[in-house]
Amino acid sequence: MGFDESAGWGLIRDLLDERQIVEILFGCDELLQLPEADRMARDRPHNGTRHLVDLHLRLDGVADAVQQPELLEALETMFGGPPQLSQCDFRSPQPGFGDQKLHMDALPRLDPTGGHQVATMILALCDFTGDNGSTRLVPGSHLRPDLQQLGGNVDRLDGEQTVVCSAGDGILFSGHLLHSGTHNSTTAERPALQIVWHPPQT
Ligand SMILES: O=C(O)CCC(=O)C(=O)O
Repeated sequence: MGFDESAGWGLIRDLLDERQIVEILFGCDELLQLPEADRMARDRPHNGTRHLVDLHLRLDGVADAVQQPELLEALETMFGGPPQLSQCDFRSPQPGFGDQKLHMDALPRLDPTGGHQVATMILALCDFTGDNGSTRLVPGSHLRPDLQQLGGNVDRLDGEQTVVCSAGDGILFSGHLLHSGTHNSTTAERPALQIVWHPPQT
């Protein structure tokens, strides 16, 4: 299923194969082991979650992943023009971490028929099993200013859905959709790429 305008999200399957995932994880591991002086300032761990920023500029495999035609086509449909990449990070909640409040990546959209100001994709680098910190979403909330005003302050909402998917799949959603990471209750970390785009500049 590609991006679904009424749900506000969609799963793009098989954006990465096993070899590409291993290469990206290996590259991230190397970057995480760099001495402090060679890291980028925002590479720091936060809330039990490891982060690396600007990976499209640091790892060839990630630069290729964000150029895939199926993905660009979905983003062009969302924005009505070519997407502008604005963030491409590694995000890996460790066991026992990952909980977030439901939030949005854009300002509330007062006019539900207005365009998307942001699109986000969580690109799974491991299977998302439902209990390992999988992304959760509230389908349709991008059309609900009343729900969007709760963003950042709410722990759960009726209708929320935790996405179960395979390593290599991309969860693409409107920046106006309520979503969050969830608690990783397994013994392994949950690596993913967190990628954000804006509409073409006018
Ligand atoms: O990693 C995830 O599943 C979601 C992360 C997220 O929404 C965020 O960090 O803002």
